[in-house]
Amino acid sequence: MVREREPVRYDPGTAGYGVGAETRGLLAAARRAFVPNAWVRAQVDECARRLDQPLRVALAGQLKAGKSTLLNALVGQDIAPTDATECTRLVTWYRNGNAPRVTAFARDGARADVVVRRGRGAEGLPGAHGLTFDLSALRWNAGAPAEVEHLEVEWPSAELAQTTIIDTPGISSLSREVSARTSHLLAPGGGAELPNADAVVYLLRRLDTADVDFLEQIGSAASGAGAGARDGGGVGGPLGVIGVVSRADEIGAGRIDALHSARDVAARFAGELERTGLCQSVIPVAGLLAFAAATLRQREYQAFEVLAGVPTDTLSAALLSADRFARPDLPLPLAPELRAHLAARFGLFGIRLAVTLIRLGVRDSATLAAELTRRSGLDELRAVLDIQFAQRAEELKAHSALTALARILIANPGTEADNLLPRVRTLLADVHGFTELRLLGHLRADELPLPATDLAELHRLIGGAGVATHRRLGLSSHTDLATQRAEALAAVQKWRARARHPLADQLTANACLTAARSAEGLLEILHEPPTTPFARITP
Ligand SMILES: Nc1nc2c(ncn2[C@@H]2O[C@H](COP(=O)(O)OP(=O)(O)OP(=O)(O)O)[C@@H](O)[C@H]2O)c(=O)[nH]1
Ligand SMILES: [Mg+2]
Repeated sequence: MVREREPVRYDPGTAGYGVGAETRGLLAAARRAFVPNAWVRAQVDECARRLDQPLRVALAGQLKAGKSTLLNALVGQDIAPTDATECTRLVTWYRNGNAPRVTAFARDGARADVVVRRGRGAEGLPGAHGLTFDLSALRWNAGAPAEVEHLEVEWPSAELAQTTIIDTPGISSLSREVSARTSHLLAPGGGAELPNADAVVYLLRRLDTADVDFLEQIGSAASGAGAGARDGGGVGGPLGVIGVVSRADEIGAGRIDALHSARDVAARFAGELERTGLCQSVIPVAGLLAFAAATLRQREYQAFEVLAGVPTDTLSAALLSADRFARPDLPLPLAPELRAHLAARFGLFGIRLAVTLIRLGVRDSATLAAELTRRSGLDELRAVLDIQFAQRAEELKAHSALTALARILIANPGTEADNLLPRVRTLLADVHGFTELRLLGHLRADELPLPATDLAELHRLIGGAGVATHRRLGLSSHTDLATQRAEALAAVQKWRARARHPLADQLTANACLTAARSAEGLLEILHEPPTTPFARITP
């Protein structure tokens, strides 16, 4: 026991390389300081455990924005309910597990197994609304029935092994209580509450004040992590936020060029959103089509082949609305139930696109599935998720852990752990990876007075196209080390000079300095392969 009462000492020099290692060191020191207080110690332990778990990405947005459908598309299985049952009003965690299992949790930690029902579609095909979680007959482990606080779904999935996905109830002006559950998860208020998500995918169908307010709430919580910690408030929101223009196929009223229209709309959104500095990227995605493509059945492919043989005018007239397309009196060589099924699974745009692709020469279901996925925007979203979140997972998790630790320290003053707080704040303010992420979010918003090619180079250097050295330098992956070193050195010199330019305003000078430090980080890596991804602490 004497060992546990050792004075709290923390030496950054012994913590190993990278912000993850240093965060672990700080958490271990905090744990020793809080040995007499089991409740606080458990909170610190929870922060430490999270560093070893998959990154937590929350899907958020307004009611019916398409969050659960996008989750199903990302996982490639229909696990998230998309019909309007009670369970869509609860925060639901989707984690990798050995066997499918759904558990309801009450606020006090009591738990109950949840019965899962699977809907059926036409002719034995999968239903359009995924699973349903039946909350009507829960048997709680702790006796008395309790109110469900959140659900946890364990499901075998390679995708979930990498990332835990949190599906949130839609933000809505009609239900303050349900919206509060989402706010609470992503941008907790004061007190010792721990933020729950490391990164957010925010779905929008159009930009209105509810979205802006919510994104601002998340943004101020995240940027408050460094500065706000000083006054004890606003500590802890996720650092990574990606915007998705969802249900993109519906924009442009289901025309064949719907995704192009959606891209235009998304580009406008992107401009508006990026000016607010709240999202790092905005991408149009047709989640319904992406999910249907990921789970395309041979039977469905054959149905599209049949439709491809129908005269264009007849088919266009039938596809004016989903109700019309399923009418039994239409002269189409497919059963009405199968037509209704296709409309529910693929949407009208998806049907038009699939038929057009077959007419253009697609000959098998695998090719059709790949092409539909590409055109749904899901591949692009995956690439951005990889660059912004997966490659930055260690930094995003460390940021969550540090903001949580700052919160714990502020809420429980008067122990030796107080001497850890300055170091936690310094890390939050100075870890170069965090600075890069903040700059990526603000780059367009700040409208730096630099030529477009320089802005593109700056964006790339700070990791906007991926964190690998060659990506930051804009070189091919085969480029030899000597060339990469020379390029990195040139970048250091160029961006240092830019930062010192007498006419540069403060914002521009800081951005140029950040780029120069990113390039210096590359030089270090290129001389000595690092043990962890690039996460240097700058003086
Ligand atoms: N056409 C089209 N419909 C979609 C798309 N994504 C979702 N939908 C439909 O929109 C409705 C709502 O989708 P959900 O995925 O349940 O949306 P949500 O945001 O999870 O809804 P809540 O959890 O109730 O707020 C469902 O009927 C979906 O089939 C899409 O990309 N295209
Ligand atoms: Mg939902």
